Amino acid sequence: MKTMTATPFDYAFDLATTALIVIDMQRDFIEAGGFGAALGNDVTRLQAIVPTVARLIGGARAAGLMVVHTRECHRPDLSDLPPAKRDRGNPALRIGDPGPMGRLLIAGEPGADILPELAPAPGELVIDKPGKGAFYATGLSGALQARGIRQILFAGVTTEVCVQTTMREANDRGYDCLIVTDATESYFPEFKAAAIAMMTAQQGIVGWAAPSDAVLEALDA
Ligand code: C5J
Repeated sequence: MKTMTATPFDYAFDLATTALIVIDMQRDFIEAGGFGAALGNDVTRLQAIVPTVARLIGGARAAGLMVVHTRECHRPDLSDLPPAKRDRGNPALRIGDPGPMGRLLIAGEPGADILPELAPAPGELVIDKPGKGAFYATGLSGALQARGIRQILFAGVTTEVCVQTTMREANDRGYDCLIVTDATESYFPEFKAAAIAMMTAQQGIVGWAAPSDAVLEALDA
């Protein structure tokens, strides 16, 4: 087992049983003209973490970790998009409507793609998910079990929505979860801080948190 300094206390992990899950680093959330911008958000906050996420993915690959990427997106016929989800947001620009990067949050459209600088390597698992959590209605659980994964490192966007939801799902499934604090971001800095504080409070009620430097140092040690 390796150990890294983390909040609220040291995090123990084994390279053979640890996965890095990178949540929704998609053009639709991070570039102008996408779904996140259609909701009125400032996407530049999210753009700022891209080099850190790239460094983290590089370190995980070099250490031999399982690397998983997720994309929040829906089928072109919208059959996996509940009206409750479609009807919220900007009524003039909803999921499935055409935008500058194709139909918003639709699988196969340019906006649903992962940023080219964070593109999955051949053989890495890519999970398309219709919900905020990556375990809901996907094959993630089976894929992690098949690899014997027991610890999960989390990066991606947005901290308090898809990252937090997935980390909570994973915690309930028995994984030791750690969020990499500078490899995740929110459109709302106060929500990011609150999400990390909530998850690590009460002796790590949902999991641990550590910055990428600590994670990369531990992976390399
Ligand atoms: C949102 C996500 N914020 N990936 N999705 O709708 O966090």
